[in-house]
Amino acid sequence: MEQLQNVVSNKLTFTLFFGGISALTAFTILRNKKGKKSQKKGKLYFHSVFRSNRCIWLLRELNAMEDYDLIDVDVWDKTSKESKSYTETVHPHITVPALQYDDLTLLESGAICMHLAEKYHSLMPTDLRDLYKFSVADCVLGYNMWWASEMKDGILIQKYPELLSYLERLKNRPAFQQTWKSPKPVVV
Ligand SMILES: N[C@@H](CCC(=O)N[C@@H](CS)C(=O)NCC(=O)O)C(=O)O
Repeated sequence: MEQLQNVVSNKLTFTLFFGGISALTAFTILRNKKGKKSQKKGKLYFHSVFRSNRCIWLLRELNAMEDYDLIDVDVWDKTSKESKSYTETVHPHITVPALQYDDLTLLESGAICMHLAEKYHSLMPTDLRDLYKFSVADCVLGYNMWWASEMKDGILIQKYPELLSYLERLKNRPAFQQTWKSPKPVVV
């Protein structure tokens, strides 16, 4: 009986030990595969005039421009070959921006910004004190402030000095200036 117990216990130890090793190996392979994937360059589809600037500005703030190929898609020309391929492989509604990895496509500038801040573990407010610091939220909201300031001579925000000074502070950031300088964005 004791012998039988020993055999069972040895088998169990053997199974657990080698089972553990195999699981660990599989986990490491998967992790490396995933790691390799995430090291690959992503693609950010943009067009110079648009909301894409939220994401490009944030990429600059995160020092992550080198991790992405920026692909300009003229979303106004719906009949071009380029637009058709964009509709089929990236964004069924032919709008920009869109962010794409091998295994993931992200639409919506706000969602893309959230993803980037999470990915780089930066500019994501985590407690109340962070709300006073520059964060991903400023790239998302700042774009709207800029847009409001350009529309109809800024009629939407010109009576709000706090908003205007907030916008001025954002405009003074080098990443904002680099993003907006070239090519010059147009308000539509
Ligand atoms: N909610 C989307 C809006 C995307 C969007 O409408 N982008 C506009 C430029 S700001 C566009 O691509 N328009 C082309 C079109 O509507 O044909 C986002 O924030 O990403």
